[in-house]
Amino acid sequence: MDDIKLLNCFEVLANEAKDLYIRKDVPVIEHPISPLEFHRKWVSPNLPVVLKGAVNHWPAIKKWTNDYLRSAIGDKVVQVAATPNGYADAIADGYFVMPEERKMAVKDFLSVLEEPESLPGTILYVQSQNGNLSEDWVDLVKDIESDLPWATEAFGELPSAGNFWMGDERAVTSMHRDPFENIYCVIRGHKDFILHPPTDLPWLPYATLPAARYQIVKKNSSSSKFEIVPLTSGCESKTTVVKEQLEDQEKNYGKPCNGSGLNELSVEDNMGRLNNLRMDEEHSVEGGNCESFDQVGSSHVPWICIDPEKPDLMAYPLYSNATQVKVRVHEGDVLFLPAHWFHHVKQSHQCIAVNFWYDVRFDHRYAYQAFITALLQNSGLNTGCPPLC
Ligand SMILES: O=C(O)CCC(=O)C(=O)O
Repeated sequence: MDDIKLLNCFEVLANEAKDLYIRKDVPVIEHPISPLEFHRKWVSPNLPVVLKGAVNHWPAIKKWTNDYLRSAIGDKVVQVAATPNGYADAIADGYFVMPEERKMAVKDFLSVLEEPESLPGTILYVQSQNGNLSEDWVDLVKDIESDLPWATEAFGELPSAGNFWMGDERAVTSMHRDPFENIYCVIRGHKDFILHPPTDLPWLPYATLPAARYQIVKKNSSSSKFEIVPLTSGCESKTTVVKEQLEDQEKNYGKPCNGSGLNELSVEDNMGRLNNLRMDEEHSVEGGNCESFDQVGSSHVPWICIDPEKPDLMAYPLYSNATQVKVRVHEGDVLFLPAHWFHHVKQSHQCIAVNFWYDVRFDHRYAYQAFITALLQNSGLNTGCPPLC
């Protein structure tokens, strides 16, 4: 079948989805939800929903002021992503660039958030997505719950990971998707999500770019400057860490999926996996004998290359077929972000959130999505899109 005919088929898919069940907004449920209602109306049809006030009862909602965080865990050293522009894990200058991972005391992190001009040229965001709620931020878990009981009952198991998010209003999580059912709880401030349903995959362009990392080259009281360091030109310590992290990844998430015949790093749609590739700051990029990165997989990462806030429709006209679903999630509210929905995220300054990832069911929906992905890869339509994880 030629690409034009295939394109018509994908239009049918997207239009049927829009006509039948995709809304332009995310419904807000005001009452406590039962596991059965949650599963029947939202999980099973793979639809997002906001559950108003669903974590209002958490002590954290009132307790987690900066003063409290300082007194409870001020000296604790945590991992913080640092970038010059707020974009961690995003495309810049022809690379897929990961943030500099900085270890800093919570009290120092809070001081920078309160006075961003004290660290000019650097934007900080706690966004490790590696289950940091049970590591760096574990002392705060007593102020929340370690899962949402109605969600755990609906999914039939405990979450596989919990993450803590806090940062600067300039920090942006670029468009991606995850193979997890996501229960996203806002504790302070608000979060703005731009979503796309999985059926929009044909309209979301991917570019496959060399992986790199921001690295600070000059740090003084008046300015900091970052450079982009390609991972392929890395060093032994880097490669060793990546190997270790790939092993961890396998332990945590199972074997990384391989693109059929594609020699790409198997981190494509999966920020959780991707973040297992991040290097800790103590693993400096200086020195060491270089070992080829390709021994653990190519250093190229496929990533969505359109900015949903300023889409370049001249370059990517097919994006006009896509359906943006925007939602602001307020303090005390929970967003259910179903598996494989694309999302782009921003927040109010010093917003705090916690999310729980529940494992996805590999059912007929997964099989259809894998089929659509394979069709796109094998046609000339969206060849860069990675295999489904
Ligand atoms: O809050 C964010 O910045 C990103 C959230 C996200 O990507 C996720 O929960 O999967």
